[in-house]
Amino acid sequence: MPEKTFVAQKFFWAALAFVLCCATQAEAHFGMVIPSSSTVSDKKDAALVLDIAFAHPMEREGMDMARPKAFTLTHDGKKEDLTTRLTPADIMKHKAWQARYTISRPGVHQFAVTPEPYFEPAEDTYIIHYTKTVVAAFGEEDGWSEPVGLPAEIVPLTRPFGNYAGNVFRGLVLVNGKPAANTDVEVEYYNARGRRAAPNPYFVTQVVKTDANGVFVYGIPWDGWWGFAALSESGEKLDYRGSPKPVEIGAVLWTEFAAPRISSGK
Ligand SMILES: [Cu+2]
Repeated sequence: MPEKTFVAQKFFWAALAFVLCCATQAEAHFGMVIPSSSTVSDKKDAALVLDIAFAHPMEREGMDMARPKAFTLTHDGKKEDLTTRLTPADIMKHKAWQARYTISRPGVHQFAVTPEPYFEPAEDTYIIHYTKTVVAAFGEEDGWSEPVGLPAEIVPLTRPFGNYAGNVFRGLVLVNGKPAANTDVEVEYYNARGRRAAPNPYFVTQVVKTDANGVFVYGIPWDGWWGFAALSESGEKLDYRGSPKPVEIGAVLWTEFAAPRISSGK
């Protein structure tokens, strides 16, 4: 009899540990905006499709995302509202969004998403990830380090397109326009086709910190789309069913790193 109780207890703790482990494992949320192409040199790539989601990109776990508050394009210092172009989509088996935009002008196109606050019960907090990506077109590349003016934003210090896997990426984190020192930046690979596996949960999300000037550095280990989410706490509270909850603010940037191609040398 006591032995049976012992076994039952052991099973209970194992089950509890499993539940807790999975709960913590699914912590790193990322706002996502992934264009069909990060650079456009040919008219055939100019009709962009942009996938917009809120998810766990390395684990390929989606979450339902409410219709974003705003979706904008900044080009040549001018901001254009593309919010009405958002259409519902299914990404990682969850409610997400998609937008189409055909690039007709050369230069740097910065697409940015402002989501509705998302309440995360597991963390008892709201999450708002201001999320952007940069697409360069038709040979021009000026202005890629211009902020678009989001409340929280990563300003790239490495040109955010035309990069190889293995490059080092640097970014400046701005919160309300000021450098955010000593801030965690979570980094994840968008494991869209499930090609990569983490040896254990510690490897799912990579973490670096900004320095005293709000600058972070990360070396990209393999090719694909990589997301950087600089996290800070907004001083404000938002109401959730009658009680005030803290708000996590994320400045998120998605950028693509390509595998170098082998040429025949001819
Ligand atoms: Cu989640």
